[in-house]
Amino acid sequence: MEVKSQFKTQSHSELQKQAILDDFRVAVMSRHASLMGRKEVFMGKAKFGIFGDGKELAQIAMARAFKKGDFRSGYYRDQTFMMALGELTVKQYFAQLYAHTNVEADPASAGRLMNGHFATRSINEDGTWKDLVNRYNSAADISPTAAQMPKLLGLAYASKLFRENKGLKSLTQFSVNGNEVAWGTIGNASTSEGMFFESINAAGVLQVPMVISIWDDGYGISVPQEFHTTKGSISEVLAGFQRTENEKGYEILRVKGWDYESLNQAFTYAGQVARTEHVPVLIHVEEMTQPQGHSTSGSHERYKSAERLKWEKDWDCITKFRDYITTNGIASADQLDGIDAEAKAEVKKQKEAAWHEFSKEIKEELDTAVQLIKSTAELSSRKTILLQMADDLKKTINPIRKDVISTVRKILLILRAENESVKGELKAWYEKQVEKNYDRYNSHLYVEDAFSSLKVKEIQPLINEKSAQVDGREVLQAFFDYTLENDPRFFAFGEDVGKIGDVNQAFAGLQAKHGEWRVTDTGIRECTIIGQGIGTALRGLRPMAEIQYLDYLLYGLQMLSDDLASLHYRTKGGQKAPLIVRTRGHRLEGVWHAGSPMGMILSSLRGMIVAVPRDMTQAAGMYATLLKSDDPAIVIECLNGYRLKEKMPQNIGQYTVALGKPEILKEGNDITVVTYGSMCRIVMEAAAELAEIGISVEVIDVQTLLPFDTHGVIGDSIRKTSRVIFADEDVPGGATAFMLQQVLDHQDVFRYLDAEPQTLPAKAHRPAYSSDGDYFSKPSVEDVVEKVYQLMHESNPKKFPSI
Ligand SMILES: Cc1ncc(C[n+]2csc(CCOP(=O)(O)OP(=O)(O)O)c2C)c(N)n1
Ligand SMILES: [Mg+2]
Repeated sequence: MEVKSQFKTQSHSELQKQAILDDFRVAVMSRHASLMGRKEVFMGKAKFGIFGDGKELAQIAMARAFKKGDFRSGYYRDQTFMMALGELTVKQYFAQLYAHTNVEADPASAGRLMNGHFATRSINEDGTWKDLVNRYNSAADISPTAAQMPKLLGLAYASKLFRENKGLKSLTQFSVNGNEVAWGTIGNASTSEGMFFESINAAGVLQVPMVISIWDDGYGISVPQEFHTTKGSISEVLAGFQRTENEKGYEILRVKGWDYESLNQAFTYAGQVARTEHVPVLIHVEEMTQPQGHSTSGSHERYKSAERLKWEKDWDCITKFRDYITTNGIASADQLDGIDAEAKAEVKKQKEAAWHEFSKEIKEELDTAVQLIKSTAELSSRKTILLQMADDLKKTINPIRKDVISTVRKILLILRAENESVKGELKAWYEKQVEKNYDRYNSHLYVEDAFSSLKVKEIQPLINEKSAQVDGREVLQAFFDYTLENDPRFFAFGEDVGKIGDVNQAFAGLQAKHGEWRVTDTGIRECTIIGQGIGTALRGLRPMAEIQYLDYLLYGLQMLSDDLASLHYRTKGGQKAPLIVRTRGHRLEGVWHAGSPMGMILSSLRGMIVAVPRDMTQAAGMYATLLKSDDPAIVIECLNGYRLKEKMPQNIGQYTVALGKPEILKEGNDITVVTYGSMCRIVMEAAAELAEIGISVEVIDVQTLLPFDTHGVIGDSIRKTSRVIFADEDVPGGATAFMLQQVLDHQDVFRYLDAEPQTLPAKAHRPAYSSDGDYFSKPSVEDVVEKVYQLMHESNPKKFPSI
């Protein structure tokens, strides 16, 4: 539907006029911030800039329709929206441009993200949730184009759950009957991404209150529309999604980015439809411009024609807004000039205040360092060079922290032979800075407050002779049943999770018992399954997103890596999404069923817990731990463990497994073999064979790869046995290399080793199919036996002659 102004000649009340002039003020304020922002970059005061100029008017309309409790998931053009809501001051805007590391200065990211990455803070200092229904909320932006879409789906889906799942009614801090709308924004070119289409389809299927606005400026950096979109129009392409009288779907609106009244109508209507009916709405905002081009990295004169540039000038939304205001007699051109001049002066003032606060902190550090270097110089035999370095440091133009710290470190190296009475003070100051800089640049990768998963008290499973022998999957089933009963926030979803209770039946019967909103089937769409999990977790729920097989995690990996794993870090603890990703792997057979790309996970998911339970008793205990805390996690169950017999713990649902604490499965004296998951059984079998030939193997199950052995269990074992092998079924250089590095770097074992530390991974290729393929691709019992034997042979060839 094309939304066009219908009230051009309408007269406005005083109140309306005031509101329109307020909008004008916000628009020009935002514009001046963009214009000055670019200059700051060119003056060398900031590294890079990307701005929201040319997109102001639509965002003001969106802000009008946005209510408390609503969520935004958007991208780097949305400064005007955030300003219009009152969630971003001009000073904060510039603080982020400069990368000011104070949370108060840049509440979105504490200087950790480049400018234009918006976020509100959902979490209090002590880790508790704020009252999200009484606030305007913005999920924390990320840079990859269209990656805001999957979590947008989840943010909207949460409203669906809050409305439909009666068990959630008491969670008044997070929702009022699911009335909250999730508002998304995306650039025209970014709609070419797969995750845009996947998210759009899923939102249509789920009928969630999601309003997605496409800011269409005809370009994606230098590439014009014709290279991006079939028929050149995303709303035309998506026309088939339009709902009809008989079929559910979308409401699709088209509106011009310079048409003030139509924008207001479109956004108001969209908000109403989404909020009341839970129908997704797509607003295609066309004819937007980029007055300053894409970003500070280039100039658009290089790729836009003179006609296009002229068109962009003529159709600039603020120019058009001025025309609208004057032709409707709302204000005179002079009045508007006055507002504009005031806004410009205000932006300049705020910008200068932001720069002053940002640079003052660093200048103070620099001055202290210079003083300390000078006083150290007086006591030192290297006086001349130190004074010279102090002088050079003092002269730095626009100094950054690196200038200060790298000078001090160089000086401490120069002073290596001098005693503490000379360098003690400088060193002590430097060490204080190390702590402060850790907090500024490195903290909050994981939850650090009372909700840390490492702080959950360990409770042992109660198992005795009377405990029933059941299939592994039944242990999980009992756990999920208990948790569904006891935690209304918990729900599980994924492909085949609902009706049949997952492909291995750990949820069998639980949908029938607890309802479709608790145990739910989804389409085949790993990327948005993850997004659905992230978005719902951001709104206070406890989702368990299932990825059917570990190898298919790749489809969702980007969201996990770029968004979830970095969320707590990039907001410096301002947001968290305690999503649990459940999947199954290990000892699968086949090229796309390897079940073991752990190195891939370890490298890309720092910020998440990576748990690798060897059986379902351990898995249930890990889930219990995770649900009592707020770190996001991936748990990889053993595919071949669902039908193996385990004893049903009597306290299922209540016992917990300590994360980061390996378990010694078998004690031994000659050699330590460290492994996890399904390889535990293979190594145990090998250890039994080796015992028969006089080799005593200590077998350790690491249980979690992230965190990794925070108790030093492996180091203690190596100090006893003096030999170690790290075994798993990942590729060479994958998780075995990771485990070796962790132990060498953190557990002081090198001097206790009598033999080279070894790894025993799978082959470099993915596993060939079937049991023989598995045998010849992944470590077998014989491989473990021979590898251990070889090490023993090297240390005592007489006792252990070569095979
Ligand atoms: C996955 C990914 N690929 C490439 C980029 C680099 N990039 C940043 S913005 C952009 C163009 C986006 O254009 P559009 O979606 O139209 O938004 P606009 O900047 O025009 O508002 C590109 C290619 C990126 N950030 N992420
Ligand atoms: Mg664009």
